[in-house]
Amino acid sequence: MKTIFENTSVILPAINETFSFEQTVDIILQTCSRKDLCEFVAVVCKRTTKDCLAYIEKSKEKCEAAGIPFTILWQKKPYAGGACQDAIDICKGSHLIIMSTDLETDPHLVHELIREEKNHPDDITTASRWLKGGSFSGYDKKKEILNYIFQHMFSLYYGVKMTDMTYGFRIFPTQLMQQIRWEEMRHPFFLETALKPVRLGVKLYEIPTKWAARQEGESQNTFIQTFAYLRPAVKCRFYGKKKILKTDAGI
Ligand SMILES: Nc1nc2c(ncn2[C@@H]2O[C@H](COP(=O)(O)OP(=O)(O)O)[C@@H](O)[C@H]2O)c(=O)[nH]1
Ligand SMILES: [Mg+2]
Repeated sequence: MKTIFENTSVILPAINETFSFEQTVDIILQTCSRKDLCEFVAVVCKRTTKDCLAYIEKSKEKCEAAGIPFTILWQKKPYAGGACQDAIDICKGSHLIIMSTDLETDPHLVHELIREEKNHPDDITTASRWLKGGSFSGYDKKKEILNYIFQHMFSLYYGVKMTDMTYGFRIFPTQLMQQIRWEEMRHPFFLETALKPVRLGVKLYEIPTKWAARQEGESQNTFIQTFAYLRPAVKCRFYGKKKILKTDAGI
């Protein structure tokens, strides 16, 4: 499959973000070239707060004034993984970016992800908090230690040199994402977006990022839930193409 970079969709799942959502979109508009942006897809559900929805509407107006389509998608599948999966199905860009809207995925990095992806549009570019130049600030200490252990276990087990397989801040070829059969509805979905492409032989190029904890709202992912990352990690290791791709996928 030969992919050409034309432009990217940006997926924005939201539950309780207000100014963080607005800043995410503003910074992307300020730092990215207009022609590189295909559209924004904000994904919401019953749990998305009224305030959050109001900020989303405000960003939608700004984007449309700038000539960039902005869709508000009410998710059908549950949780953060389900939200992204529903969005992937409707993305129109040649590529798509998965990020969060709580500023824990630095929107200043979006134009760098795009720049790097243009060098290898068939593959994936991903942000890493563990790569030289990356860092954590305000991350729960227990989670950080567990994260460190998981990163080493997962990269060793999959035989890749990646430093951050669990962070879902990435740019992907859209066609690839639409052809994969996704299984994880909750946060382990973000790990799954590395595991299945790795098994398909797709490369993931990392660029460093400085992670900083959200200033508003709360995470939907508890410490105990982080152990759920083990299940897809163990399960997908020996998956072949047939098991990973949808039956009608043409690659
Ligand atoms: N639409 C939608 N967004 C979600 C859901 N769960 C989490 N999010 C959003 O996904 C992003 C990442 O989730 P977060 O709870 O911050 O997880 P963490 O950063 O891994 O602790 C945030 O912007 C959340 O608002 C969900 O069920 N539906
Ligand atoms: Mg978060």
